[in-house]
Parts: sequence; structure tokens; C-alpha cells
Amino acid sequence: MQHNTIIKSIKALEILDSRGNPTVRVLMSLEDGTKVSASVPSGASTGEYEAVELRDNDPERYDGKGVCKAVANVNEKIAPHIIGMDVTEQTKIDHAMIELDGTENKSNLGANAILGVSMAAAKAAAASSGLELYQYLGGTDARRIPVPCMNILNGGEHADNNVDFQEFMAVPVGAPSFSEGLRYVAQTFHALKRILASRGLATSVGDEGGFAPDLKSNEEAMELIIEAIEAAGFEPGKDVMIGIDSAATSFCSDKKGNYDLKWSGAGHKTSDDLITLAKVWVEKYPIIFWEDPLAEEDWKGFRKFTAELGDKIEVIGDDLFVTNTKFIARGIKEESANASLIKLNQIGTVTETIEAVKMCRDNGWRYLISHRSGETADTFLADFAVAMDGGHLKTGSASRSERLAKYNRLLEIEMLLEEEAIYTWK
Ligand code: 2PG
Ligand code: MG
Repeated sequence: MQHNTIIKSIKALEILDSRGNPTVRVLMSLEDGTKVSASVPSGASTGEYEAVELRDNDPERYDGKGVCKAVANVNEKIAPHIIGMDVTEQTKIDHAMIELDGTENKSNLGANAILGVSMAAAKAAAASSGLELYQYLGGTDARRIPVPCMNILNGGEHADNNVDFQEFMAVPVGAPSFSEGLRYVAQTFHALKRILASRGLATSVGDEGGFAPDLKSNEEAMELIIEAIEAAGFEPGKDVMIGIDSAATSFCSDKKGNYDLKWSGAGHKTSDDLITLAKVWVEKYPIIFWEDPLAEEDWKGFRKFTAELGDKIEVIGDDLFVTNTKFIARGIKEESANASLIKLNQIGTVTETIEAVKMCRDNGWRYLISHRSGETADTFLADFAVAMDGGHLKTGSASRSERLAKYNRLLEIEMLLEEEAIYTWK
């Protein structure tokens, strides 16, 4: 049956994300009666060159964080421009919005406004055609379920503790399937809770659902995670490895390679000090990847880090690349990393996010699909990760429903794919 996939209506509203801050939700309907909604995530440790998340800056509402302007931009500017287009023409829709915005960084309409419509279009096209979103975006070969890089210990901007590095992730590389991998790391999370409690350490959680205790040092986080992996009955380095996101931009003190480990009080460090620390840790612990070991301006440091460690671990740029092909291309040329983080709202359309993924893939780089620290129950990311065939994703811990929603959707996809589902790190 031929469906009428013309966009009939687009309406946006202000909703609240997992931190209780406003974000944009877009409702879209098609002429054939299809109705979908999409909600936009929001980061805390944002890169300077990310596409602009338009906020109202009205101190009377939500400490200036309201998104009424972005909502109005969807309803009054984007909707009249896009209604009547065929929703299966994702690139046309995205390019029409980019043109309407007219700026390099989407500061006119707001990347939050544009992305909401872009995601809704993909969902509506999938729903109308009767395909799952991962099939619609990824084609018939989209059947690889990503390894869940579970953030079990939070620090930096995502927690109120004294750990400088933002995320410590358990990565179940040795599991035979996604569901088993999820079990490995969820059990590790529970084991960690018991260990923390037994030592009188806090078991409250940070923004992404990982524990956020005060520790004696950043390295204690590594020791605790190793213990937790073992206590859960797994072998560190074989079943479960460790991924780190330093989010180093958040403790960078200038643009010249100087850092301040301010939360722990460990104080001033140079780029070289952090590289030396990483070399020691990579020797000592089963680390599989390290994201943003250095800050977004520290291209020189990144290059050195990758020269030293790039053959041993995956070196991922997040703030450095902001899912932007302009920066990823530079990174590839300068060998600044060997992988890029991928976040839809850093660039602001589904089309451009896919372009970033393709650039990585075409150049032999890996890419880690990622949530934001401010999330909603929207599960777009789970389908997107399967569609992009990237092999791993990070979407928080085994607590907080906005995180579990994505893992649970991946369980559903695994079930739908039956024996065709693939699970492998490489
Ligand atoms: C990151 C992200 C997600 P935020 O730094 O990788 O974990 O955090 O959304 O706060 O930028
Ligand atoms: Mg990061």
C-alpha cells in the first residue's frame, strides 16, 4: 500500500529533561495519520564549538534555561517551511532547515529546535513505512547491537564529589550477546554499590546514574571498579574492560595545555603529566578506550596522546570534534585520535550526524554513539546506534529510567533480530 508520507503538522513544546531543565519535544503528524514525537537531549560538559542550544536567558523562568524561543522557532518558522514536504526525504528536510537557519552553528533557530524536527521526521518515516527505526535508518543489514559502555562511576561536572574524571565505564567485551553484556555490567554496578556501602562510601548517583562517592584519588575509582568486576564474578580484561571519559575541557585552566585537577585537589597538571598518568594506567588496568583525555583546544596534546597510546587503546575525541566533519577531518589528518564520539545534538541534524559517522568509517576510525547527561525517555539513540553499525554506545548506568530506556530498547531490538543479531567489539 502506498502511504501518504507528506508532513501534515509539526508542533513543539517545552518539556523537562532528566535534570529538570527545559528541553524541546516535537510532535509530528503525516497525511496518512502517522503520529510521532521526538525529544532533544542536553549536555552539561559541552564543547565550545557545538551547535547552539537556544535558551531564553530569561532569569524569571528556569534560571534562564527556558526553551520557549526554540519552541516558537519550530512552530512559527520551521513548521510553515517544512509542512508539505515528504518525510522520507530526510536530507532535503535537514538541508531546508540548515538553509532557513543560515548560520554556521545553528544559532538562529537553535540546534535544539532543528534536531527535534529532524529526529521526528526520521521516526515518522519509519513508522509510516512499518519499519523499525533502526531498519529504516540502517537498511536490511542493520543488525549489530552495540556493546553497552556502562558509566558506573561519575565525577567532574556530572556529580558533586571529588573525582576529576567525568565517567568510568564498564565495557563487557567478553559477553556472547548484548543481553548478556548488559547483565555483566549491571551486575558490576550492583557489586560496586555493595563495595561502596561496605566502606561507608556514598551510593548516591550522579547525572548519568553512576555512583558518585568522594574518593581518596581518581585512581581509587579504577581500583574499586576492578574489585566490582571481580565481585560480580567476571574477569577484568577478559569479560569486562574499562572505558574512561576524562572530559578534560572541564578542568582545563588555559588554552596552552595546562590543567587543574580541581575537584580532587590534586592541582596543576600539564598535558604531558596527563599523558604520563594515562600511560601508567593503561599498563596497570584493562583500559579499552579513553575519551577526551585532554581539552578541546589541546590538539597538540591529543596528537601526542594518540602517538603514545593509539595502538593500545581507542582514543576518542568528544569536545575536540563535536560531531562536526570539519573537526573530524582535521583530526584524521593530524592523527589527533583514532575515534570520535557521536552526539546528535552537537551538530543538530540526523543527516549531518550520519555524515560524521561515515567520515569515521571511511577513514578506518571507530565512533562511539552517545547520549547526553541531560536526557529524556526518548529511545531514538538506541535505534540510531544499531543503524550506524558502530559496535558500541554509551548511555549511562543501570539506574535512572532515561538511561535504562535506551538499554531496554536495545534488548527489544535484539529480540526482534533473533539469531541475526550480531554482538562483537571489533
Ligand atoms: C560526555 C557527555 C555524555 P555531556 O561528555 O561525553 O556522557 O556529557 O552530555 O554533559 O556533555
Ligand atoms: Mg565526553
